[in-house]
Amino acid sequence: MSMLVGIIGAGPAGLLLGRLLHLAGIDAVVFESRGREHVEQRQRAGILEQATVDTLRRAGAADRLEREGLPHDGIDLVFDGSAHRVDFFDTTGSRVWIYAQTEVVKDLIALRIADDLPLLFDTPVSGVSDVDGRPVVHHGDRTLACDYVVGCDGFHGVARSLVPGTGFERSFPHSWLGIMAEAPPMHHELVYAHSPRGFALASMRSPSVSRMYLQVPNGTDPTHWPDDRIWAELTARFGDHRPNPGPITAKSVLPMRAWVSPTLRHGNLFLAGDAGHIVPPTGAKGLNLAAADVTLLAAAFTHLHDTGSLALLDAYSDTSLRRVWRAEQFSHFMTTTLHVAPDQTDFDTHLQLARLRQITTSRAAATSFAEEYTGIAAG
Ligand code: RFL
Ligand code: PHB
Repeated sequence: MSMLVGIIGAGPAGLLLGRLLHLAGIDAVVFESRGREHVEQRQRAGILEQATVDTLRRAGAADRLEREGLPHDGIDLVFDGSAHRVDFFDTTGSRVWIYAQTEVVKDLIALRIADDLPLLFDTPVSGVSDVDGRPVVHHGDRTLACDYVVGCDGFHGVARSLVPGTGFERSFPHSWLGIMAEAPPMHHELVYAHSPRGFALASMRSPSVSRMYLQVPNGTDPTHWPDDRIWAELTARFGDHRPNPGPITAKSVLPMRAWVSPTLRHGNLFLAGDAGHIVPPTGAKGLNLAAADVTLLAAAFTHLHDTGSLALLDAYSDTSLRRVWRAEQFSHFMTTTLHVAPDQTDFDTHLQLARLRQITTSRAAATSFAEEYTGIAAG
């Protein structure tokens, strides 16, 4: 059967969905409000779970990832001033990869352009009508009628507002000051630090580029954080580990929020990725949830295309939301265990430290932590 899917948004969710549908012989048009350069340069996530890497491999979109991605078998947790390693591979047989979201997006855009498939930059979608029948995508003064529309337009897009219900929300009393630095990573794996001065995270983008984050109060102005202050604060929070200062090339403050849509479907309009749910970044789940959503959706559209059965499409919202809530739970746990709340008591701090000691001394607790961090397979 012939089918046309309208995809709103060319972030990782929309681009990967377009690629998977193309491989299944299903036509799609991708609408993106911003220009190519903006979409390719936007700094965001850096960690890919095993299942995300597997999907990119199946999609034929992993050539550069195989060459440049950095596999990581564990992380360090710093607390009480000392580093403690959690080994993912030893406990679960799974690992994660460092490969920036910017690079995933560049690779998928290059493939779509090489295949000469419709990818409309600078084309904001203003709405979708007739969602109960053949949904119509509105852009500028033009329209496109589709069989299905998928909103992959992120938290600030239009699609999620078209789905009834207000969703479930949690805000957090902290933000992250994120920097990119021309400096070798502090350590060969990621380091998550609990300290009385607040949370800190040392990540990386390559063997010569560091990506680091500091917990700061909501509303922080990044201009109040000159480079020297940032390096001094990072040094104070990482205990045994010593950051390698270098030129800071980007500095920004990221607020933290969790939100989950009550459903990922309204008629023939579906939501995927940040359009349907966001997590605080502490668990590194946002990009991976987006990839998991579109893996499920592509399988559901393929099943419909090949067999005429709506069964997988009908199951999509419930199946995806089960995984989303599990990731919300982990991201909430990571955020509340590692950050210092403005009203935190000594009792709260002792509970955090007890939990961190449990993860780093009990193999059962470490295994459970590693399972959540490296992700559960799609389905
Ligand atoms: P995206 O990447 O937001 O892509 C949505 C795309 O839709 C476009 N768009 C529209 N297009 C057409 N018409 C409209 N009306 C449109 N409205 C919007 C946008 O321009 C954009 O290109 O969503 P997607 O694909 O679901 O991917 C999700 C991930 O981007 C996201 O979960 C993660 O990046 C979250 N996240 C992070 N996750 C981590 O694991 N680690 C991080 O360090 C991390 N940092 C971040 C982040 C998210 C951020 N945002 C969304 C504010 C840092 C930031 C700043
Ligand atoms: C990142 O590299 O940007 C990153 C890594 C791990 C996280 C969050 C962000 O938990």
